[in-house]
Amino acid sequence: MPPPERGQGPDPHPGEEAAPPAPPVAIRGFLLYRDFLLDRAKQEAMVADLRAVAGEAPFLRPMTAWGKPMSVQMTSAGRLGWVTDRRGYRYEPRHPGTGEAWPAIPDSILAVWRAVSGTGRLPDSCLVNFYGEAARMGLHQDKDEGDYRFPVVSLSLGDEALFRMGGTKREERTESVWLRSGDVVVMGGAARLAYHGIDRIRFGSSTLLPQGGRINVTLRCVTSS
Ligand code: MD3
Ligand code: FE
Repeated sequence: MPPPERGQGPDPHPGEEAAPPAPPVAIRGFLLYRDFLLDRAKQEAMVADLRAVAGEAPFLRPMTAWGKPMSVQMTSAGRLGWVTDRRGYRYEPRHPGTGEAWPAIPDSILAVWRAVSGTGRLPDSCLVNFYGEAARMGLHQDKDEGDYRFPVVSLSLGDEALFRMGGTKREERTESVWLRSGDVVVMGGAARLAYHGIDRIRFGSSTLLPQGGRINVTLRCVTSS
């Protein structure tokens, strides 16, 4: 019998002992679980689940507050999805293009939340971000949710991304780390309101998405009950 693999994440194969995920690395108050999803087939299954989400709720390029579309494309699953228009950023129960309720959060994604969030509560919202070659996300705080007691859990799939993390004030020193496919980040406590962003991706660094690019999934509790 080979030794159990580390970092294979939640949902072990039947009869197999769940290998405990490798302990996380703490960076500026957030927890980085490197290679939490080591299994390529699981990553592919998640991508398929997220493609199904995007089939029902097509990706959008949200407008920034200053009237330029974001370079990142977004859609959502769950009870509430993050949307933006001239009225600003907020969570809504329907896709602004189709008028339909957001699709359910895939079980493959919820399993990650159950494994690392440290709460019995389930997330209200699953934001799916797609980064093409030139996409980036400026330094920002996530402050559109009603409850900051619960962590935000993020999962990276596809190309590597340079993630920058600061403090709760924009002026504070930042630290950067390359996130790779299968990495999971948990932002709780003080880190929940820290400034963060994606400076760039290494387009083509992963073969998970045949056309290249990166998917980031964030799970959040939006309402306070
Ligand atoms: C730190 N997404 O969707 S995920 C976002 O890779 C967002 O697409 C980035 O920032 C991405 O809002 C970063 C990591 C992340 C997510 C939420 C956070 C870091 C966070 C909330 C608070 C602090
Ligand atoms: Fe964010």
